[in-house]
Amino acid sequence: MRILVVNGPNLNLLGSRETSTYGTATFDDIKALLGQLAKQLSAEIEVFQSNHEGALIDKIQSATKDGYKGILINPAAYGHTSIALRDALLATALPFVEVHISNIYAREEFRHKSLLSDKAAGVVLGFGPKSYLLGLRGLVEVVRENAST
Ligand code: CA2
Repeated sequence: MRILVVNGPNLNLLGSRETSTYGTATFDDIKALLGQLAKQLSAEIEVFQSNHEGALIDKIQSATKDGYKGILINPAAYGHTSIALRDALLATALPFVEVHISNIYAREEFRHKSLLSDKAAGVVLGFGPKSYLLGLRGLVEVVRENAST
């Protein structure tokens, strides 16, 4: 089973700044943890990050043709603003799980709104980098359930 992990803007900076909000794990650390878990779950992942809205959308648009069965996404700030990202996810019709490292509801009000959550198969937030791992477990279950029904 192939899962695409999509990461939005500034997540490449993880571990270098704002460590009180996002922790000290780097983006590469999270990638390594996800790779280990994927192996345990017998899933194959590709981890993609871009600071550009269009690049994220292009990647999501190709997901079905590239053989992915689900999308794990930390949209970063685009989750609060991008109708285009929402539309791209809906157009794939693949199940997606939204993750956030921080608890967006405990932060500034402009972060309380997600344009993706109501269409997500699940949302995991506030567990630090573990949000990704919990999200991957949930998504793999959803894809397996869908395949068996
Ligand atoms: O908590 C999350 O995972 C977020 O998606 C992270 C985004 C933020 O805009 C969302 O509201 C919540 C920020 C991405 C990371 O930004 C960094 C900026 C500086 C240093 C490290 C990371």
